[in-house]
Amino acid sequence: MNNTSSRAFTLLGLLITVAILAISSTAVLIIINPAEHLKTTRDAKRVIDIRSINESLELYLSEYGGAGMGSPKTAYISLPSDDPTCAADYPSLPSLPAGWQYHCAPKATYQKIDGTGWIPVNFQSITSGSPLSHLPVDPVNSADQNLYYTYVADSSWKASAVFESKKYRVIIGDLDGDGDVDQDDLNILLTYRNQPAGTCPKCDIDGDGTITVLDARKLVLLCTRPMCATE
Ligand SMILES: [Ca+2]
Ligand SMILES: [Ca+2]
Ligand SMILES: [Ca+2]
Repeated sequence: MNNTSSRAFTLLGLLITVAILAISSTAVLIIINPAEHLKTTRDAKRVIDIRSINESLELYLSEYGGAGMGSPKTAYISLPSDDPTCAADYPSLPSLPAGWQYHCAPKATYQKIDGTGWIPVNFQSITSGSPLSHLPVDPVNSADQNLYYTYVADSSWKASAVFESKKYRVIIGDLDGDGDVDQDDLNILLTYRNQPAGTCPKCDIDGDGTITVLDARKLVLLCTRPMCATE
């Protein structure tokens, strides 16, 4: 073996070693916390699903202007049930505000895009064609774990998901990021009072672009302990 080829061989060996190390360190990370890794993977799917649902809703809305988007004061959920009120299959869903009700689509049609699915919008009637071939559902889709998608068509329409990984879970109102909402978070918000949302994006809880006393009031309602007590 001459010098050049032995150097090339050494370099190749080094590259292979680096590659193996890179692969095994990723593998180690996954092995260390496989549950959290799976949660993050599922959350990534949720983000993609909810984005594609909302984009499809936008397309439908631009053509039909709010007609056929569903009934007000109804939480349409991605759990299938032949009981439209969901109660027969899921008796322990979290209680809704007064006057609101859940709606479930039948097991046979809950992923259909023709208006019989869990979102009661007929995406097939979009002139340019439906961007969705079927309605996505939560990767877990379980009432017991509180993991399912929700669609609400009240004053505005909105599909949402519940996240389960540390990476995606952000508690609204937790401005100091310590996992709760309390007086400390309120004090932070008040220092930004009457300033544009850009100065503290998480402080603009109602999303109207300005941090006001209304955001403070909303934060108080989100407090994790009575009287916004700190711990
Ligand atoms: Ca906090
Ligand atoms: Ca705290
Ligand atoms: Ca605001």
